Amino acid sequence: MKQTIIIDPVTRIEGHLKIALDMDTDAHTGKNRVRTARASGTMFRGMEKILEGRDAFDAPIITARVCGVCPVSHAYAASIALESSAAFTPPKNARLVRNLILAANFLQSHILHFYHLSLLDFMQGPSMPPWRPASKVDMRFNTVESEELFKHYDLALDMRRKTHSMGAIFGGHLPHPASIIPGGVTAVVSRERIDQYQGMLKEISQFGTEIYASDVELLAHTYPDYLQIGGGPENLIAYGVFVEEDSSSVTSAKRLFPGGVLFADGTREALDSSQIMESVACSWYEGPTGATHPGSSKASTTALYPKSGAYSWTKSPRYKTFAMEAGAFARMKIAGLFGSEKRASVITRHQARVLEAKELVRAMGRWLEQLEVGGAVYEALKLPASVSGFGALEAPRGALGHWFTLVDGKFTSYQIITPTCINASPADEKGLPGAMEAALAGTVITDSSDAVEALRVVHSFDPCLACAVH
Ligand code: NFE
Repeated sequence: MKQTIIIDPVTRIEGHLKIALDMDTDAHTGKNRVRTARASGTMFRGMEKILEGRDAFDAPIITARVCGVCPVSHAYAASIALESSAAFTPPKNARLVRNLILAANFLQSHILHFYHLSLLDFMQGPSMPPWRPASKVDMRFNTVESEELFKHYDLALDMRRKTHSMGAIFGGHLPHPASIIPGGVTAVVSRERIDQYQGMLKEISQFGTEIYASDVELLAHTYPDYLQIGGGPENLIAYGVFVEEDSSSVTSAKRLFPGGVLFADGTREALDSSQIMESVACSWYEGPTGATHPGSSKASTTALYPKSGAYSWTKSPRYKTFAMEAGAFARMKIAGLFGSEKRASVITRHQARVLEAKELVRAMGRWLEQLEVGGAVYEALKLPASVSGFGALEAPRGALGHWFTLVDGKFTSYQIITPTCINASPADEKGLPGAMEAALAGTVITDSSDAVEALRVVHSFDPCLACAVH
């Protein structure tokens, strides 16, 4: 028997996502299994259109508004895109301050992802809204564990507030940091600010290494089958992040988590940005039938709705012709911090974020020590009037790139590819599904009116559809 399950909207994410699951029922076991999945971004935003005709220096301020969860990455990507087109190296303090603002944002996002967006797929919260109605399927934590986890859910709200405050010490304010601009940062480095940041870092680091880490391990212990569920294409991509040396090229500088590509068959490659492509075959946009490089003159964001065969406002990024997974799991594998025994799954995506949080708090302490009190944080950036370029780094959810063309100081083209666009993309012109769609295939659904097993897979990617449709 065949049936389709529609989850629309998927909640506990950022933005607007619809998931359609075509199901097969096994004649012998009677189990309902996902045959194919379709992920639809159901909102159009057009931030790239807003950039057209704008002054180059507007880009970080405007693109930070793509999202309230990863605004630091957007302001940063826009800044390095412009800086690298002028072969500009920001002052050392600017590099370190940017690392510190971004790292605080990563911690904020990882805590949010586990406690507030994912955990309620595995446990029931208190018997009142907004925690009810709740899923009743396959809830395995006992009462004591649930109560303890919920205490941590509550504490995590406070920890997130602190990570925002930490980022705001150098970012000016958050979510949308004011201080990351082309040329450096506007935050003065003082002893008082370093001490303030350090004090908060100590508290967050304790929460991360003791509570967050052990809660994720409790999840892994209680739901070990989810180490085998939600794998996906296993082709991993990272652009690299957290610059460790002063350089005009962020994509070739030494970084805490390097960029690269790791395919399902174990082949590793250096990242070749010319191989990053986008298809709009199943997206409500005008465009060529084949995939287009975001820096090409053919790349555009022109809405076309309705459109035959299209089902999403998200485009379909591919590397060469492959569907890729981006995110902390990809970063940890590409950095060699996760060995070959770690395969992509619901649980390993959470474990990767814990590992990354631990690595980050160590690095944050080091960056604080490297800051020079009162040292330069900014130099005026002189841009060529007409130039093209791109900036690529990692957002919490994975690889993020901004591509632009500037003519007489104004953008004639601005293209953004976000990690959720990579992960939650619809099929491409060859019918190849996106990573999340592929990860959902094969998932067993116990109750078609309460498809929590599918939500566990979806939430493990931490999709942000606001970013994906930008
Ligand atoms: Ni809107 Fe974003 C995505 C992340 S891209 S949350 O996808 O992380 O900067």
